[in-house]
Amino acid sequence: MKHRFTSPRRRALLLGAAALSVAGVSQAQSADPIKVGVILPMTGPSASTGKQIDAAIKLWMSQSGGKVGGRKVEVLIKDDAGVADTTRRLAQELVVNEKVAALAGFGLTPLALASAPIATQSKTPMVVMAAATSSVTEASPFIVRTSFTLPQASVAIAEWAPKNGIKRTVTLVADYGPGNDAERFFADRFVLNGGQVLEKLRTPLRSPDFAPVLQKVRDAKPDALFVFLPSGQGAQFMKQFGERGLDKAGIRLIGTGDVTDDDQLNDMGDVALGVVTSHHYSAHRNTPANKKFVTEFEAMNKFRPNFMAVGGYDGIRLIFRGLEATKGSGGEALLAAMKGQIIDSPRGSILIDGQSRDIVQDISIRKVERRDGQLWNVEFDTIKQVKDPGKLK
Ligand code: VNL
Repeated sequence: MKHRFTSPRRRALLLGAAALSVAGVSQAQSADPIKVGVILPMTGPSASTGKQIDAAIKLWMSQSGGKVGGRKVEVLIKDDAGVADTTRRLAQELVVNEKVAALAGFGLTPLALASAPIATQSKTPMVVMAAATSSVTEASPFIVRTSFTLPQASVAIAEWAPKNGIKRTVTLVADYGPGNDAERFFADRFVLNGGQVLEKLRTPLRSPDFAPVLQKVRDAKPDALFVFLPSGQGAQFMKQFGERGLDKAGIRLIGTGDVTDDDQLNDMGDVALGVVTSHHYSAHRNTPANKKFVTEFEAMNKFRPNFMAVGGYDGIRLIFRGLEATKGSGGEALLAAMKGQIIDSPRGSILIDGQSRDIVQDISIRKVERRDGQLWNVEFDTIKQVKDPGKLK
């Protein structure tokens, strides 16, 4: 041992120096920025999700001044390109090297699931701003969610459809977690309400080709096609739906609002008119809080915010709220501080349920209409404060 021959006097000196340097470090630390690590698909097929969430976080940073209790918050944005192994590696680096107070982002379910064990092992809160499979929050006790769940969004349209002349449907979903949830929760509720599901079709998450499934839908001649596709795939799907003449064949289109996503809706053209979906956010919502959000978001970014932007905006606000309560500490204290928070979101009031750590929010039924030359999801009915039905299985 090195200090075997250290005299008592020298030892006292050394201890004193150590104590000083500890004090010095902790002082430097409280002046250091609080770091938040955000992992998003900024490139690759889900890049629009990254772009929307990144823009919303930047808006909040400028609105809030980017400080908590006088201390700077530094948001580190990392691009995982939608690849789960990369998400996991980035989460690890942010926790170990950057010592982030919280992880956030997670554009797709597999990306959130890949990072969950790191949140658990390092006791780092993980705010899921996009991924929407019901079970995501069960992958780690450190996960809280500010996006939505597919069961939450799918049940409302399964209630609406049979009351509005739709008795026979075909379902079409992306073949992974949220698609499975959407298919199951839509079909179960629709059948319970006296409807019939003729066929359940799926397309791969990566590079889907909609032509063969749309031909099957045409042949089955349902009253309506129910669809869930992740944000970013709606425009291509809608184009093929129109090109194959399904709308002209009298097959209505219903779904969760991911398919008439505000990021792409305005460029979809007439084929989108009349499509009815259920979802937690429409940029068209006419409330003061939403008008302010959309105006400031568009002024800063030059594009319309979608539901991903709102998940990101509320997620970063939730982290700020939590950090205010913990005076900048992360870990279990931050997690506890985020549970049970109520936030006045552009989408209305949201609650982070203290038990499930999942979001409770209003779900609206909307129809695509042209207003002042632009396409919008115009809300016409709202179900208040919906808990994730996926947790009641
Ligand atoms: C997910 C769910 C992704 C809904 C989405 O867009 C979406 C997911 C990228 O959980 O992977 O619209």
